Amino acid sequence: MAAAPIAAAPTIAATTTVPLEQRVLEKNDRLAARNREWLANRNIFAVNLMSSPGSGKTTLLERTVREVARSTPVSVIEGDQETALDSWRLRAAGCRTLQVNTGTGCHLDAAMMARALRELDPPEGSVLFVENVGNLVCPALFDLGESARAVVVSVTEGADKPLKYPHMFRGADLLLLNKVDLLPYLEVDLAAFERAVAAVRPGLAPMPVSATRGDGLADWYAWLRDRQAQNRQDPQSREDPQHRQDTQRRRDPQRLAR
Ligand SMILES: Nc1nc2c(ncn2[C@@H]2O[C@H](COP(=O)(O)OP(=O)(O)OP(=O)(O)O)[C@@H](O)[C@H]2O)c(=O)[nH]1
Ligand SMILES: [Mg+2]
Repeated sequence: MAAAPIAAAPTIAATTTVPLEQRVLEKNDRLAARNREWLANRNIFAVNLMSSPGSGKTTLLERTVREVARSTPVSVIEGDQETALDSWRLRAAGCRTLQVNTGTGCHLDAAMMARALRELDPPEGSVLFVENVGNLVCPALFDLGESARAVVVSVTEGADKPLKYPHMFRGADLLLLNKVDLLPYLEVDLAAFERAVAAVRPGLAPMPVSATRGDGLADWYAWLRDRQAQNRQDPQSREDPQHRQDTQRRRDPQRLAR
């Protein structure tokens, strides 16, 4: 018998809102706004880098901090459940880092970011990267007060990820498609990936890169320079309307019940 098409498979929709989650997110949004102001007052450009575990965030940052450090002071807030392994890698690449271990937590939040900012104390006019905990779900919900969000997906993860984890993609200012050096060895439908991205976040074009081989990194550096310049002009520009829309949707029981 032929398998039923995926679209026809029964799905289970959430039917109840959880007030505790709403309160947690509202509190987080207030703290994130304070972080955004703190960063703006110091003219610091902060990029929140998010992905599944192992997509290549740290590898990309190892190269990026070397490049950015040539013209601008750069530091990294590093989020992982355990260990300081990624911090050590990035220190070896030549930047200041602060490791945040979340224990059982699966994402950074605005309160952790606030403490990390005070402890790390990045200099005025600098670039700050936040490597979030490897996870395509929870980090999308928690605004940190960052200036921009960059999502990394590697070519090995499958073309359906934007459809399955839409919140992450909806809130992204940039989508890096990493590990393109592996494409000759894989069967991955890039056109299907692009269609999936377009379905959840129209206008977001994946930027192909290879953090190990260097493909496409000039485009990534150019994006960083442009966004930093834009941020200098208007540091509060990232009001993150998409995040607010998502938050509103989560709070709308009608939407949850559909
Ligand atoms: N072939 C290939 N491998 C890559 C590339 N980027 C990263 N890797 C490899 O992918 C593995 C994971 O890379 P990491 O940079 O540690 O990934 P991560 O996203 O920081 O992982 P977590 O911090 O654990 O979430 C390592 O073995 C890297 O060498 C790439 O562009 N091409
Ligand atoms: Mg890492």
